[in-house]
Amino acid sequence: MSSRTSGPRPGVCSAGFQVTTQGRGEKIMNVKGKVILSMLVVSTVMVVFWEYINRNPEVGDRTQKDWWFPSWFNNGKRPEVVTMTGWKAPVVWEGTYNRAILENYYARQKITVGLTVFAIGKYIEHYLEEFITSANKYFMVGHRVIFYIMVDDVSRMPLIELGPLRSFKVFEIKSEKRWQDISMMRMKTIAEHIVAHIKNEVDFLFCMDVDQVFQDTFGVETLGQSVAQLQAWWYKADPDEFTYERRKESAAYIPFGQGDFYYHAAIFGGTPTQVLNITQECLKGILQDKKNDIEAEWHDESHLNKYFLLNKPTKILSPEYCWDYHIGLPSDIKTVKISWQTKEYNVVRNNV
Ligand code: UD2
Repeated sequence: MSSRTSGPRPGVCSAGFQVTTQGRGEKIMNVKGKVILSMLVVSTVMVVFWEYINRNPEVGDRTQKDWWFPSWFNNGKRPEVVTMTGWKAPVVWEGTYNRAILENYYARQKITVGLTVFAIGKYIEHYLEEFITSANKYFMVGHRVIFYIMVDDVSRMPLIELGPLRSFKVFEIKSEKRWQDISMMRMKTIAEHIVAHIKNEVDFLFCMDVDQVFQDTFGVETLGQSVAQLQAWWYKADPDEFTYERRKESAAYIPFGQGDFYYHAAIFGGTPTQVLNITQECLKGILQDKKNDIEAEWHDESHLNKYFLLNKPTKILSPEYCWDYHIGLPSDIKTVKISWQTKEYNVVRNNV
């Protein structure tokens, strides 16, 4: 009897039962652990995937995103020219980029790209139609584009038929007496229009001179946060030779011994926020100079060079993107995307 009462009660304290209980507990823990682990793996994969599809392709594979960004940019392809700045911004030359990778990315993002251009006075009849017609053909093909056309007389706007995904907005602005002010005050007008509407309409914005013609595809490889253009006549020169503003009194002053590149004001761009900053800062310098009765040697271009010295562009376009055939065609210029028109200042400017 005693042995029966003191013996193990079946189902309560038999060794076999205890083992069974522990086994279930472990199994439950194991299952929980596996669930937590797989949730962790799934969420990590989702985060990486999310980052991957939203990655910034601009800086590409040579900087901080190196380990996951597919190689759209290969700076080893053009060893004879500078393809990477000291601050790791790509300098885009023909042969260095894989446009298909970027097309894929930007098509998914469904981007819209804006392009501002000014034609004041005789520049309307002389250059506007050819500029827009060629841009229609070559600028950001396959993507939504809005041309922002600033003229001083809308009744003289040429009739231009645009392709699909392209639209334009025309604005009548007041002219300035001097061509120098027409050129410089573009900074003011662009900034005002970015604030008023452009910032809500496009993902990227380019600002260009009108006296040039697109010759070949100007594609998504040019897009970036802040984009500067190398000036065709100066891309091989030493910074001390550049025609920077050298007078201390000007806001555009750059001392000898400083400077990275000589940038061309005929093309610059970036996100609307960055372009707003560029144009507002340049305008500030221009107005400060006016107050101090000084005008920078190359007007808006001098101020733009000062801006990009202090605020390094995140992407630079080779002179292939804005070439002057009067230089000839050296072997490092592989495909000209835009070419300068012949300058006919005495014909088109109202003061020389
Ligand atoms: C150079 C730069 C230009 C600017 C200017 C400042 C080139 C190709 N471009 O241009 O970006 O920095 O120097 O000195 O080197 N415009 C009119 N009507 C006018 C005058 C100017 O519409 O009466 C507009 C037009 O869009 C023109 C732009 O302003 O393309 C710049 O003027 P420009 O092309 O006459 O000056 P340019 O060739 O010296």
